[in-house]
Amino acid sequence: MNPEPGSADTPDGSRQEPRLPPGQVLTDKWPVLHHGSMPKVDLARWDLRVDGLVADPVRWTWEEFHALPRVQVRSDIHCVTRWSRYDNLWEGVAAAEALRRAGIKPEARFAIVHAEQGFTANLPLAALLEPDVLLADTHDGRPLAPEHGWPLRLVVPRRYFWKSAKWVRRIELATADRPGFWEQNGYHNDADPWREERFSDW
Ligand SMILES: Nc1nc2c(c(=O)[nH]1)N[C@H]1C(S)=C(S)[C@@H](COP(=O)(O)O)O[C@H]1N2
Ligand SMILES: [Mo]
Repeated sequence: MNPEPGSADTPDGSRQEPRLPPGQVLTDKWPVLHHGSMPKVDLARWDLRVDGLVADPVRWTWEEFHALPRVQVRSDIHCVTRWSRYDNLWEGVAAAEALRRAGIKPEARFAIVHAEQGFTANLPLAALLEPDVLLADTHDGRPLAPEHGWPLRLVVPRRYFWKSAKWVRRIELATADRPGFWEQNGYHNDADPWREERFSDW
């Protein structure tokens, strides 16, 4: 534990001061949090789809997905349950790269990210296109652990971690926003940790 606020270089080169968002506590551990049971995933049957408001809906097998250009991003995790974990090294495919290959239609404004067992998370399309948003399969140089989303999870560093869907299988683009699982269960639709958008006010 090192509770000293440091500084982070954001991907656009600007500096975020302080580095720890309000109401968060720094930890070195990586807690496991999700609703329901952990899915059993068979890689031979696994696929990732991008559909909805795209020109060419795509479906990648695990092998095909691994042939896409890969990037590494170092980013901080901020969980709404108040823990933050700095300097996570993620590797995978930029969400923007995956979406670009499907051809984003101009009328697309929102994304619904679908995971195993019906879990969903919603984001503005623009948030998903940020260069630090990854479809990640490795963390700190190792394959993702099953409980952290293996084989593939979304990582959205600028939102609370519940938007970072584990065991992701499909990204659907739409004109209208559609609240996801946690967003329907009391969490804030926008989830910006710097504004402490933790819970919705209804
Ligand atoms: N598929 C799925 N992904 C999910 C969740 C879930 O319930 N199902 N919970 C979210 C929540 S609330 C958090 S805090 C993070 C936790 O990720 P971790 O277990 O890797 O720390 O996963 C997010 N992704
Ligand atoms: Mo969470």
